Amino acid sequence: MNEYIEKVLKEIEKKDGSEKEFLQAVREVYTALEPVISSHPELEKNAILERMSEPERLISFRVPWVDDNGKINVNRGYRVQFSSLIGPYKGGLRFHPTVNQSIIKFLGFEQIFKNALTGLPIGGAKGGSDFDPKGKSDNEVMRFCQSFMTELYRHIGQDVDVPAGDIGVGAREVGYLFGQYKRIRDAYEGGVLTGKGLSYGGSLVRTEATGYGLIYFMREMLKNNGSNSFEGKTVTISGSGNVAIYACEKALQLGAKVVAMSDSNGCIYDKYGIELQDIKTIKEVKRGRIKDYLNNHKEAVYTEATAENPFPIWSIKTDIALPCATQNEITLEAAKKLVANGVIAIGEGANMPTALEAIEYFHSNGVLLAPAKAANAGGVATSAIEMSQNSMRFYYTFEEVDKKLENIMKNIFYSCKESAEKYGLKNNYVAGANIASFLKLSQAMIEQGVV
Ligand code: NDP
Ligand code: 2IT
Repeated sequence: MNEYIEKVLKEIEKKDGSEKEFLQAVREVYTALEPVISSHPELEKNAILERMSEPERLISFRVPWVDDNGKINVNRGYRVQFSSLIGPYKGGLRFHPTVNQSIIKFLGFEQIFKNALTGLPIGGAKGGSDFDPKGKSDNEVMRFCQSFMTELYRHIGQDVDVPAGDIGVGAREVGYLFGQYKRIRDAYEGGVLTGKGLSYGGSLVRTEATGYGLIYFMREMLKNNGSNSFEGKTVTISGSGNVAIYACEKALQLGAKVVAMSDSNGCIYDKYGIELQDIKTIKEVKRGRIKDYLNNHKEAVYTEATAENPFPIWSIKTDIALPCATQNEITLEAAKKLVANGVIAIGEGANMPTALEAIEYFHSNGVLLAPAKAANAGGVATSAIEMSQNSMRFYYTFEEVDKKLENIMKNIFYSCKESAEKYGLKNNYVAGANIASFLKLSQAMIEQGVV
């Protein structure tokens, strides 16, 4: 490995060794930069790698809230404002019991590069809490969100830092967060959050954007590799949240047969093809479990997730696998099963869903891999389009936003492809995405001086 990269990775390991997800994300990006770093000595002189992996600011705070039984609960809130190089800090909020500093830093680090790939003026950030919205009443979620925003508001703003959703944060949570921000600020600053409801400043297509964008990217990737897009392909999709549902919707529109989806309890397999409307009712309306699908589909099969096998979905035979749940869900073992079953392409809807060894295994077995920071960038890109509509005090139609999203995803695909090919790494879109975004960011860093 290049000496400079090795030195920086060692330093980060020494400082942040316990943050394993953060280290993994940095390692993936920096090792992919080998050919760039070797041919650009000015990068080391300007300490680009050291600066890129050190957040501009990391905030952690107490979030006290009262549950429906009158008991006082305390959670921890975070916001990592990683990089404002090319625009206001931008990135989602995750509410999930596993959230910790390492998870927030890995997500914030990824977001810098993803946002650069969109071609839009947005910096990188992420935040969230170890609060678990599952099983909480609407009023409990509202009180938590209000308490969270009562601290967060002082750090954000439409030209400063613009949060949005991620796992456990959807339209309901964004609504409560926005209401509290507006109340504290006593002003309508629409662009301070994205993923807002359509009645108070949200953008059409933002709900669908990450899933649709993933499929637009995949379509381009498949077409460029001699395959006829999604028509007639079997697809499995992990998760059944925002990203999974709209990836499924667009894949179905393009003629795919989606046979399996999941949640953290297990996965369903329907050999006749999953009926998406039923999943939407279970998940978006009833906030239920994926197992409930069997109530109306006796032919479907349910496999429980276990501690040893948390993602049984990857044992199912498929042409295309779309991990749309969480980080590290495709282990090397899962990758081996997918390859043995003849998978041709992986599309990362989730952030960092594929372990490093699994990525290598896919590449060495000729499986196409659409990397998260490129393939799921449609969500944040549409957030940026929401911000621009808020600034203009104007709305685009569904078709207008969808067309912009489609173009952005195509541009991202070609920028990954060209960057990979320029450095002799044909079909390695992981390297392509890392190189394309890094070159843009490092140029901005050098031009802005030592800040
Ligand atoms: P949601 O909360 O809407 O859905 C998450 C889904 O993944 C649920 O089905 C959930 O199951 C499952 N899941 C979450 N954590 C785990 C886990 N540890 N083990 C097993 N299953 C799990 O989130 P999103 O759909 O918004 O996010 C999914 C992924 O996509 C995340 O990695 C997120 O970072 C990424 N992403 C999201 C974007 C967005 O715009 N929303 C944009 C780009 C990326 P259960 O309900 O049982 O917990
Ligand atoms: O990971 C992501 O890109 C998101 N959760 C969306 C972020 C955003 O600001 O829309």
